[in-house]
Amino acid sequence: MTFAVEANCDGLVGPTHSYVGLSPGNLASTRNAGEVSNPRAAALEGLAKMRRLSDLGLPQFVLAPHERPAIRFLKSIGFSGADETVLEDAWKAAPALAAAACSSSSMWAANAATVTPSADAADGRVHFSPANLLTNLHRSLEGEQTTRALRRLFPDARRFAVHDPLPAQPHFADEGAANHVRLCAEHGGPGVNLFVWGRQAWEDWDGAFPARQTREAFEAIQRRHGAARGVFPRQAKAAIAGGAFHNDVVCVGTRQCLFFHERAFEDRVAMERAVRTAAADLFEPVFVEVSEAELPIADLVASYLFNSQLLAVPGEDRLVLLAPAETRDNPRAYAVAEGLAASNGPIGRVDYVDVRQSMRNGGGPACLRLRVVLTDEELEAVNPAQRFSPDLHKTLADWVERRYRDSLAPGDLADPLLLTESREALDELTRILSLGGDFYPFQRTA
Ligand code: SUG
Repeated sequence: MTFAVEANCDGLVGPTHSYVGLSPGNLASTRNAGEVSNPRAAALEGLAKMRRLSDLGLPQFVLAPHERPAIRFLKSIGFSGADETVLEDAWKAAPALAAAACSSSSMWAANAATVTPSADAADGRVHFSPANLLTNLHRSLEGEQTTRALRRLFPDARRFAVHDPLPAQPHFADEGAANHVRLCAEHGGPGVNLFVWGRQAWEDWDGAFPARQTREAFEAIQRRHGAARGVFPRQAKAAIAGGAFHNDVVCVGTRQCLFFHERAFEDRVAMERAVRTAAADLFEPVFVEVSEAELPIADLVASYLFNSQLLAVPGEDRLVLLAPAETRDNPRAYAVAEGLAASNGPIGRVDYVDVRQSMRNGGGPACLRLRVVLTDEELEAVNPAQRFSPDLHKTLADWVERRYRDSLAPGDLADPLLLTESREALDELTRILSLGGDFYPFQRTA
């Protein structure tokens, strides 16, 4: 077995981070619509979380925010003229479309792609399928830029295969790694891949909230990645109805440990059986289940206990759960979290991290990162300028302090100055992260 580590690639929060209520079924997004955001604080929180991970000795990378407002999108739907005019006209004629063009949602990198490590891929490369995110308009604008971003971060085609997103059809609705869990004995060894889906392509979906992932999307991804040992459990309809719009709101797993809520899977017994069968001869899975009685789904969604990062930390023999501060604030979730650490189970320690700006849009610590298992040689082949370090932290924090506003009401998104500020900020960022002078659409048309 080749040694490998689990790297985290976090999405940096963009200058237009805002609360507009764009995601039905994401209760925090709906509840906080209209609130004033603080993009500067949001970006600094994200950087501080990256620092926590990198200080633990885990490889950490930074993914740049996407260009917003997405003028190219607004032009594609018929707004024309100078970029400022496009923005102004869109806000007048179609504010819902203009708002979608301003979201900073690429920060939730768990939705960037589904990843298959080389140990599980038939051709021995690391495979990425950027998500098409087509259930929500604002998120459907991400796939193309995410593909470009992943090709910059993982440029060596002999080691990395960055596919195009799946066809943009509801049949292939795909939200990336937020619905994928990989279990294994060691990161570098063979794994079992749980591809958790919410609906089937030809099924009549009758849920109150959308099911964002189809089974067919994950089957296609497994095929194109040549991914071994796939199991396909169905996400519980009750979980989606309760506000768990991605499986990572009710479940997280690392190494042998699958930590999940009683209501996460439609058929928990079948899920456990399938995982055990796929893991036979490789490892013994450990299922850590939290009951509805211990943590009702409403407390789960408020606390985001399961949207924690579950980490194998160098030098620690048990896993570390990095939970959002909201878990500490919720008495029931806190009791569950502390109970885990006090037990003899696989989780030895719980830490808390403040990502409140992101949480108000329904994105916890686990949403902000894309996990990529990499061997030493693969790690060497990643764009070094995007590798997080104390120096890069300082540079990026300074960049955020200079470039980001500390207050943004939804109405401010129409401000043409925000367009200029964002572009100037992102242009500078392409130099900091060595992304090239053609990374963003505005740089290509200038
Ligand atoms: O897709 N929120 C994101 C949150 C994504 C969380 N990711 C994971 N669970 N992995 C979403 O619903 C809200 C944007 C707004 O309302 O303005 C938003 O897109």
